[in-house]
Order: sequence, then structure tokens, then C-alpha cells
Amino acid sequence: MSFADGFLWGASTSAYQYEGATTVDGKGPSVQDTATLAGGLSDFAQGSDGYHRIDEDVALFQQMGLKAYRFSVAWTRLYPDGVHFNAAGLDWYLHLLDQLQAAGIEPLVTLYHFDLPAALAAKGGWADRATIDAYLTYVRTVFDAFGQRVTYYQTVNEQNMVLAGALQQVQAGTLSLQDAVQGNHHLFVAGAAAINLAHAQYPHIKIGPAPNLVAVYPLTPTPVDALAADTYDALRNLMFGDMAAWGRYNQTALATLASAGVHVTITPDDAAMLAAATPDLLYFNYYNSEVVQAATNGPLPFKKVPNPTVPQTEFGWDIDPLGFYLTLRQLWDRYRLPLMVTENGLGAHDTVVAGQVDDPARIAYLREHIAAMARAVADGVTVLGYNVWSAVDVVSTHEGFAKRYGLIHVDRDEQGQGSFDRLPKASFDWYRRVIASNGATLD
Ligand code: BGP
Repeated sequence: MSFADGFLWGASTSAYQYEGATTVDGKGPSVQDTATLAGGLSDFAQGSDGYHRIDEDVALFQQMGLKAYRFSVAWTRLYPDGVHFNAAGLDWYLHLLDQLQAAGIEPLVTLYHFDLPAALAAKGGWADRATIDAYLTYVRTVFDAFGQRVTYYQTVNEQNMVLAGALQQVQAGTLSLQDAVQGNHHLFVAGAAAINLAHAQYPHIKIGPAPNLVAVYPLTPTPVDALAADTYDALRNLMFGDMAAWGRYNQTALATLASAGVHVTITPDDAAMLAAATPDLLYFNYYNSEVVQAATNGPLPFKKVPNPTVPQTEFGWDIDPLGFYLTLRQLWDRYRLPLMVTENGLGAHDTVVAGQVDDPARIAYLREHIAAMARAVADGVTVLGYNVWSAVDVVSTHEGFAKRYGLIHVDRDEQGQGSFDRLPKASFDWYRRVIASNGATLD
């Protein structure tokens, strides 16, 4: 197996999960800061204290040999209320870029990772078209401030999971289905506008969206289950990939929404904006595969069911590296866009024993997934980089701090108690060897 010279071996974090310091230097609240979390779970107030420990972390990234570090900019540091600019919030990111440059690590910047300014959410969030303009103002600020120092940008992290979150609000009765889907459309337009802005005015930038993609299997070989899997795939994956690559809706997805009574309003300007926005590459996050079967008793013709044939993580996520291989080659065959894996990793209850964190399950997961990627590369699929989620332990979006993904352990508990000291895990050394061999050594 061989990866190209310059392959970007990296690791990821996101602002609200990593930085902490949620009221420092003028930062405003995002929807993550104001979210109601399940009882007992950590909030995001402290994160991994990354805001105060970034120099130490970058030094560890350099020690690990990372070629890339993928992080997100907190919109609410730059625009605390979504409207007014806060220069103090920018300085921290400029410092981070200095540190990465000195360490020879390529920055991969996510412009929007689940952390809409709460002030914009209060005005209707993505269902309100004004949010598109606010996003573009923020994006332009980032492009201008980061200048030539950043080449790789993701417009939106996991828009399909943003929609999934909105659908949960629909179930809870706090959002209409129409607003959820129209909000998703506005987010498509916002991402397209950011791509078009980059291409028109910042030609060095390589930009695209970063959906979360899964391999989808029918539970049985019956035609009804195959159809259900295909419909689910259209709504879960293809709607987001097709919009990215071709600037138009997947027809099966639109038809399925229409049969649930939802019609997306697409203005002529929207259609032109979407059609013009061709990404330079397709970033995506992959964790698992999913199984569906036909359903006849709900608004949608499918339902998700467990897969009895694959192992699971301690947190019940299916482990399926073959699904990763399948996804990589399907994406390449369908879109012919260079790919970059922005997240892949395993969440576990890691513990420190005698001053060490042994995480063989994580190493096995990463090894199998990198081997699957190598197989796709050997087939001729173009993959520019691969990023482990996560560089250091961060607060999980839904499962608190007990669910750890990091290559570097952070000494803190669910209540935010601890020294926040860093401790490289066994996977850190393993990944260092992988990177040093450019993916040739996975043992
Ligand atoms: C992705 C997100 C990340 C991260 C990861 C792990 O969906 O982009 O922000 O949270 O999933 O998910 P979780 O923390 O829910 O286990």
C-alpha cells in the first residue's frame, strides 16, 4: 500500500468541544453553550481547556508528527451576537496559525461546526434567510484574516447531522418539519455562497462541505428492504453529496420529502448559487455503517435496525471498516472529487493505569480503517488526507466527557474536575509510527 507524498495525516477537534473559555475575550454564547443536556453530562464550559493550552497541544501534535490539524473557528468568538465583530476573538486563532506554521502543520479549518450564535438562533436560526448573510459576513472575515496561511476550508461540518438535530426538535414539537427542511436548504445556500466567494476572491483556497457519511445496507435481500435502504441512503447521504458535487437536490430525497408533505422553496437565485458552487474536494466524516428495513407505519418508508453482523464500540456504534472502503470507492465513482477524511475514530471509556493509557481497541479501529483507505487508494481513489477524531479528548456532543476519542488523554471528569494535564495514549505512539512510515506501517 502506498500513500502519496504529502498525504495529510492529521487529527481533529472542534471549537465548542475543545476550547472551553466560553466567556473569555468577548465570546458570545452559541447554541451549544445554551443547550439543555441530559442530566449529569458535562456541558461545554471548560471543554479540554484548549484555549489556555494550545501551545502545549501543538507541541504534542508536532511530537506525534501530525502533518495537519483540523479545527473549527467559533463563530461566536468573532461575532458574539452574530452581528458585531469582536477583534479579540480573532487573535487566538491567529496565534494558533502561528504555532501551526512554526510546527510545520497544515491547518484544516472548519468554518461552522454545530455552533450557531445563540442570538441568531433566537431570531429563527437557519430557517431565517438572514442567517445566510450573517454566515457570509463571518466567513469573509475569516478569509481576510487568515489570508494565504490557510488553504483548506470546510464550509459546514455534518450538515446532515444538523438536519438530524432539527428533526429531533420537530419530534419534540419545538420546530416544524417545514422549517427544519427549509433551514437545511438555507444552510446549503450558505455553504455554496462561501464556496463561490472563495473561488471569486481567494483563489488559493480549497473548500468544500464535510458531511457525515455512512454505508447503508438493507436488512434482508427483499426488494422492499433494498428500496428502503436506497431511500434512506438518498436522504441520509446522497442529498448532501449530490448537492455538494452537482449543486442540485437528489430527486429521490426531494420526492420522499414531498410525500411527507414537505416542499423546499428554492428561489432562482438559490438555484444559481448552488449550481455555481463546485467544491475543490469533498471532505467527509466516517464512523460506522447503518442497516435499514422497510416500514409502513410512519411518515418515512424506512426504519433503522441493528446490524447483527458487525462488532460495536463500548458506546454501541457499529464498527465497519469494509463500509469505509465501500464509501470511499462509491464517493469517487459517483463524484470524481478528491476526498479528505475529516473525522474517523473510536469513543471509549479510557482509564489511566500506572500513568499510562492503553487503548488497543482504538488502535485496532484506526488500523483497520486506514487499511481500508489504503485499499481504496490502491484501487485509484484520490484521498488527500485522513484525520483522526480526536486529537485530544474533548467533550462528546451527546455523551459527555466519559466518551473519549483522543490520541492524547485529558485529566478531567464529567464535572470538569481535574488538572487538565495532557498524557499521550498508546494510540499516540502508534499513530506517530504510522505517520513516520507514511501509512506503510500499521502494526
Ligand atoms: C461527529 C462530530 C464531532 C464529534 C463526533 C463524535 O458527528 O462532527 O463533533 O462529536 O461526531 O460524536 P460523539 O461525540 O457524539 O460520539
